[in-house]
Amino acid sequence: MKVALITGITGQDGSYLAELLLEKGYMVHGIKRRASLFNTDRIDHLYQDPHDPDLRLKLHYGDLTDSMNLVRIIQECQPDEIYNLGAMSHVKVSFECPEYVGNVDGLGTLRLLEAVRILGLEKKTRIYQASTSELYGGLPENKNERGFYDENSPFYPRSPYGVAKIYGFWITKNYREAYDLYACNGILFNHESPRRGETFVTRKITRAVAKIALGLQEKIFLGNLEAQRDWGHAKDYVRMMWMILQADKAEDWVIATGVTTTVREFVRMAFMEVGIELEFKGEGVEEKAYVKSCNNADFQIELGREVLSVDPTYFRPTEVDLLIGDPTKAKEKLGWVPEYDLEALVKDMMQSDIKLMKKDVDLLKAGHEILKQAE
Ligand code: NDP
Ligand code: GDR
Repeated sequence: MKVALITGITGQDGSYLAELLLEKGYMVHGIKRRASLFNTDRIDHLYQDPHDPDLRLKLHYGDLTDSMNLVRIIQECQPDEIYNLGAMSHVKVSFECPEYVGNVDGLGTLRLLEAVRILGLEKKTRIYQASTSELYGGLPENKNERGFYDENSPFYPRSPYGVAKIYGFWITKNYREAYDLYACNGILFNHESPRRGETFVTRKITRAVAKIALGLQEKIFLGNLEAQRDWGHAKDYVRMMWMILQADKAEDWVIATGVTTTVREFVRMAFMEVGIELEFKGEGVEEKAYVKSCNNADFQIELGREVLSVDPTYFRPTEVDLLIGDPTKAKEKLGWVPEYDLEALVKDMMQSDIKLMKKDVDLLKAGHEILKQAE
């Protein structure tokens, strides 16, 4: 039985990847952080009693800032594959805790690679490093001749998160070259899902749209509506993580859809999914959106009502304006075919959040308090 270790197993990608590897027959180990509240919501459906003789999912307490802990866990599980998905992954938050992000997202990668080396597992263990399109920084002049970012495009990170991840990228490449480790970077563009953290823009939007449609929230406040992102579905992207580690040769790979869309358009699509058409008026911080029409009898919403305002609090000190990736190499060499396009992604997220928020409506009706609004 193949053995995998996932850091960040409690996150969006970690949960989908754990599902995929269990389906493929792996023994899956995951590192979770000790928290004062339960933090395993996304993987609770995979939980197995540790006394189960056929146990195939085991969680270990740990942290990417703790070298000894990483050495001990890796020694115990002797993994064939390590997926380093653990990170403080929020770009805006990284401006508020830059040192911590450097420690976890940058040095954490080194700690993991070095643990594999210390334990003499260079020939056994393959390593996937969760690199990111944030490395490119969105500079227009760095796109390839076809207008995309690819494996050869120069990097120019624009946040403490991006800078920490660039260390992770290069140390992974360096360990591959220096010690002949099978270590790969997946340079993944934004990927979302119903399990996306509530403060990333897509999930913030789909949750808010569901709440607005159900009468639980007045309006949504967002930052830069002009930003453009290449959004795919996390399920498609974790499949690629696995495929990357099955390739004959360790290399770095761009995973993206090749389509870019503004935050404004994502808002429009999410509202359309519940039958609400919007009209955007004004510019910059003055921009607002109003209900133009509603063709869904389930949702009572007045025409002309303001449902979106811009709040500069959500602007970043330095922004990545536009990202669009070129997945040609992954498609041609690894045969990757994504199942979701943007429309299918929005539908999946909206359907899930409508279902979730309907539970809030029931709770309210029964006199209970409802979930906090995500910022
Ligand atoms: P999430 O934020 O959903 O998950 C991050 C995971 O890392 C969580 O399990 C979190 O634990 C864990 N973690 C945070 N800090 C530490 C730490 N100090 N030690 C150990 N684990 C820690 O991110 P995603 O699932 O979306 O992303 C997975 C990886 O891919 C991340 O590295 C991210 O930077 C990268 N990435 C993501 C992209 C995307 O669009 N989603 C695109 C490109 C790269 P806890 O649950 O306790 O907070
Ligand atoms: P990003 O994702 O920074 O691309 O990083 P996020 O969803 O946070 O932002 C995308 C774009 O939307 C703009 N935006 C807002 N963002 C948030 N979070 N909240 C808002 O209210 C808002 N309004 C506008 C942002 O300015 C930005 O331009 C994600 C993370 O998953 C990283 O870990 C990963 O590496 C990259 O994707 C690829």
